[in-house]
Amino acid sequence: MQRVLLLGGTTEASDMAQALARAGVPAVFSYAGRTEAPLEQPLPTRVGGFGGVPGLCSYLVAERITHVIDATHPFAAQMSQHALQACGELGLPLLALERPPWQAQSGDRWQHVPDLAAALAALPSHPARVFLAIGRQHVQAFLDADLHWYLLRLVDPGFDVPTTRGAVVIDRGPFTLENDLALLRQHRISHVVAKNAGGVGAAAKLAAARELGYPVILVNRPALPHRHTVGTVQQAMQWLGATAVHEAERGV
Ligand code: 3Y8
Ligand code: NAP
Repeated sequence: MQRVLLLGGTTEASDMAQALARAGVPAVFSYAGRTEAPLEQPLPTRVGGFGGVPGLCSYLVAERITHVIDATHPFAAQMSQHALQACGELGLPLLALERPPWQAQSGDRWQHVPDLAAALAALPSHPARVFLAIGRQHVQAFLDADLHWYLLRLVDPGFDVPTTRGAVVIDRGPFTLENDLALLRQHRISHVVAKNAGGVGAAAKLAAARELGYPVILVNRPALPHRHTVGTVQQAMQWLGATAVHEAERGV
């Protein structure tokens, strides 16, 4: 009997949860608990860390998980590493459901940088008004660079900046081009800093920057060891079906 642990926190994870629920596949959705009120899911949901690899292994055994689908954000590298290690130790099938990185189109003024520190270094030597769409976990280093003014977009309130240093917008994606065009214009933004998350949920700011001719500093996603990876929910459901047949053959 299959029992899936779905590591979530992205649009694809939410779509995957819908497909598993519709197919009646026993599954648990997992959030880290980074936001105050994460999106409701159509599956039993757990919230919070597992307690490192040992904690994850204990959870997988105690909950009799038979398959792990890692649909976390491409920048959630530690969770992905832990899933890889735990599934390796327990011999559990692991699948990554991951969207491809964004690719520049004509009209894009993108500068690719390896990490957030390089993104900060890539900002101009003259004062700029920067849309810092990287969430709350890594903004302090930018705010400490007091040459620039920052627009922060966060999921939850509670992180404030002096108006001389920036402004905070509270919003949970997925975002629209109309919304992000208005945001960039309203705050007289000159630069966008973003993670190369891929997917549709956060792409609007890139399209808005293209339309307005603004430069984008785009942070490459962290490298991860090889994992079996698919790009669509349908492929993930096929994988589940295939591995279930495989197990039946093995008399699991
Ligand atoms: C807690 C679950 C869905 C999933 C929606 C996607 C789209 C909107 C784009 C911008 C960029 C950012 C941020 C972002 C996006 C989707 C997706 C995606 C970027 C939620 C969610 C959780 C989180 C955690 C949060 C981080 C932050 C990052 C904001 C829910 C809404 C900037 C990443 O306040 C904090 O501490 C926020 C932390 C990790 C990055 C950071 O370092 O601060 N996501 N985002 C998940 C958990 O607890 O396990 O609250 O409902 C999920 C989504 N975030 O089903 O519709 O699929 O990518 N999330 C980035 O890409 O740069 C916003 O504003 O343009
Ligand atoms: P991370 O740095 O890779 O992981 C840090 C720790 O958080 C993990 O070791 C684990 O704690 C816990 N964790 C992470 N994801 C979890 C999940 N889905 N379920 C249970 N525990 C989880 O993670 P992150 O970058 O902070 O991302 C946290 C969550 O936000 C993920 O669900 C991710 O998909 C979502 N998200 C992140 C970003 C981003 O930019 N990083 C963007 C959008 C959404 P233990 O070690 O205690 O097990």
